[in-house]
Amino acid sequence: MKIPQDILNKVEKLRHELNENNYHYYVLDDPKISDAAWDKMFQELKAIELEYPDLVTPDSPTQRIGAKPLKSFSEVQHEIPMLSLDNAFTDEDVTDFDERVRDRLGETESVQYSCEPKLDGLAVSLRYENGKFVQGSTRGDGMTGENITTNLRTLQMVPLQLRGKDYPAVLEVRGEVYMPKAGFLALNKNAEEKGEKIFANPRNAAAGSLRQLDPNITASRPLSIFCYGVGKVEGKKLPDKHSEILACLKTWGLPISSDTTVVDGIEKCLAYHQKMQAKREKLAYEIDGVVYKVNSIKEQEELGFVSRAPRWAIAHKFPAEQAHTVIESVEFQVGRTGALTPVARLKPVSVGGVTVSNATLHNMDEVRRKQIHMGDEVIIQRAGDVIPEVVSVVASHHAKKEIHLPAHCPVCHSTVEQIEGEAIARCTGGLFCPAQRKESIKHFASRRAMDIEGLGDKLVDQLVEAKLITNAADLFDLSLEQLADLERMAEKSAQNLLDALEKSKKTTLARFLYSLGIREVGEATAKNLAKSYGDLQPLFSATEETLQDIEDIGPVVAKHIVAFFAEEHNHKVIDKLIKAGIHWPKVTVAHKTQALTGQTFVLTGTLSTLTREEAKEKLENLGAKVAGSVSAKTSYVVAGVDAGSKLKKAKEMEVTVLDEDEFLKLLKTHS
Ligand code: 9MJ
Repeated sequence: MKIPQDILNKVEKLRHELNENNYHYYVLDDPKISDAAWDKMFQELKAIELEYPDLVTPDSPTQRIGAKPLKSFSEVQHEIPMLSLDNAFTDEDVTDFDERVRDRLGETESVQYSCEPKLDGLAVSLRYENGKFVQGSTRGDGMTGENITTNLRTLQMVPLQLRGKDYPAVLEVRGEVYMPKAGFLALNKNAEEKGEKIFANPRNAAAGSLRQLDPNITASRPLSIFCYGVGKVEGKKLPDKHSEILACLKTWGLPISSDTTVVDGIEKCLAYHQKMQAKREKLAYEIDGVVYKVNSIKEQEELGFVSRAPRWAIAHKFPAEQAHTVIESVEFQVGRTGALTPVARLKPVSVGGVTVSNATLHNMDEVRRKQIHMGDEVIIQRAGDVIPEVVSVVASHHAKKEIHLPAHCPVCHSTVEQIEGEAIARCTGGLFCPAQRKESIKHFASRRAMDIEGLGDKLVDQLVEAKLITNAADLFDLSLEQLADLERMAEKSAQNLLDALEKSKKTTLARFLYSLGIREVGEATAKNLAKSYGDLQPLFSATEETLQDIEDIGPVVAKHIVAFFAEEHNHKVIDKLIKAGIHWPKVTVAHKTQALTGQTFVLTGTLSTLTREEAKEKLENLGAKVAGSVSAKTSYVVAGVDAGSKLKKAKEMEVTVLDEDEFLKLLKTHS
C-alpha cells in the first residue's frame, strides 16, 4: 500500500517533536510542553503506526515498550573494560591520591579535575552505531556483562537515536542507572499495599528493575540514568578533556549530571565534596559520595589503571548515615562456614530514607567491647550497600539484659565452639546444619559463583526445608514436577530454573573453585588457583607448602584449602557436580618466570602501531612491569613521537631508551 506523503511527513514530525521534547525534559531539565501534550502526540503517532504498520521503525518513540520477555540474558564482552572506582573516606585519602597522580605525571603544579556526584545505582554501557542505540549492557565483572538492551530501551531518557550529525560512527557511553528517591518510595509503598517484596534501598530497586527478563516490568519502574564517560569510540576523535567529552554527550542527547564541574587542584575538590554533602538531602536521587577525575585524557592515559580501577579517578565517599533506636532483642544467624553472627532486632527507624529494623553486632568481642545489652538505646549506621551496624550505646536502661553466646546452634542444636584467640564462634554441625547447607548452596548459586539465575535465597530455603536437596550437586537432580509442586512456583518458573541450571554448567575453573565455598577463598584467590593449577585434579593433592607459592595465599588459606580437599564428603559433591556436566575451558597455566619478569618499562610519547594500553598489556603478558615515571628501577624507556620530560630524565639517568622499532623487535623476540 502506498503511504500518502502527508502521513509520512506527519509521522516524521511527531517523532521529531517527541524526541526533542524528551531532550528538553530529561537532558536540559527545561520542559517545553506539558505531559498531557506529549501524551497526545504519542497517542497520535501510535494510531498512525497502527494503521500503517510498515511505518514502524525500531527507533520510533512508540517502540520502547512491549517487547517480549527474554528467556535469559546473553553475554556482552566489553572491548574496553568497565572500570570501578577506588574509594577515599578521608580528606587525607584524597590528598594522597592527588600526590600519587602528580608524582606519576611528574607534575608539581596543581592538576585539573572533573568533579561529579557519585550515584548509587547500576553501571551500564550504551552502544550507538551510526547514532542508533544498538546495545545496552551491565558492567558484570568489568569484562563481561549482561545484554539488557530491551530493558534500557524502556528508559525515556536513553535516546534511541543520537541528536545532531557529528557523533562518532561507534560510541559506547558509560553511565549509572538509578531510581530517584520519590520513585523508590512510591514503588515500595505500592508493593507494601499489595503484600509484595519491598526493596531495601534505591540501589537494589534499580538493579532489581534492570535485571528483569520481562522488559514490561522494567518499563513500569521509575528508572533514570546519568552518563559519566565513554568506552569504545570509532570514527571520530573526541575532545582531549573529560569535561568536554561530557558536554559532547549532552549535545548528542545523553543526560549528564548538572552538578558536574571542573576545578584546579585538590583543595577545590574537597570544597566540592562539602558543597555536595550539604546539597545531598535536597537532591532527587541518592548519592553516596563524589568522584574526582583527572580532566586531561592524555594524562588519564599516562596514568592508566590497576586491576579494575583507574589511577586517574577516585570516589570520595560521604560518611555513613546514623540514627538512634532501641535494641528489642538479639538473634544469632548461622553463616556458610558456621560462623554465628549476633543480629540486633531494632525498633524500626529511618536512616537516610531507608527503614532499618536489623543491624549486625558482628561478633561477641564487639558486643563486649561496646558493652551492648538488649533494651539499650543505640546509634546505628548505614553506609551505602553494607548491612547496618550498631556503632555505640547511648543509654542503658534498667531493664537491660545481657547478650549471651548460645551453647548450641540455634538451627541444628550442635555444640557451638569458639577457638581461643578467635573472635568468631562457630556451629560445629558442618553440613549437618541446615543453616550452613542453605548458605553454602546460596553461595554456590550466587552471581559471582555459578550464577544460577532465579535461584534466590527464598527458593534455596524452600528446597532444603522440603528435603529436595542437601547439597549443591543435588540441584542438578531436580525435576520439573518437583519444582512445580513447590509453593509459589509456576511451571514456567520451574522450567526457567531448569534452563538456568543447564546454562550454569558451562563455567570457568575460577568460578567453580569460588563456588565451592572453601573458607577464605574469595574470587581473587580462586582466580589465582585456577591460573596456577590449570585444572581441578592437581589441586586435590596440593600441599600447604606448594599452595603458599601462589600469590596472596598464606599459611591460613593454604590450610583451609588442604582441609577442604581432605574431606571425603567434598569429593563426593565435586564428583557429582562434574558428572552432572559442569565443565570449563582449559586454563593455560601461568609460567612463573616469563621472558621479561623483573624488568620495568616506562612508556612515553605516542607509538604509531600500538596504543599505550596495548603496549602495556603486551609487556605485562611477558611478565614485565610498566611504571609511570623513570627511576633507578627502570630497565627501559620506550619513547614514541613527542616524548617529553620522561625521555629527558631517562637520558640523564642513563637508562636504555628504545624507539618504536627497537621496542617492537624486543616484543617479537620474546613472544
Ligand atoms: C558514578 N557512579 O556516579 C564513575 N560514577 O568513572 C561516576 N562512576 C566512573 N563516574 C569511571 N560519576 C568508572 C566509574
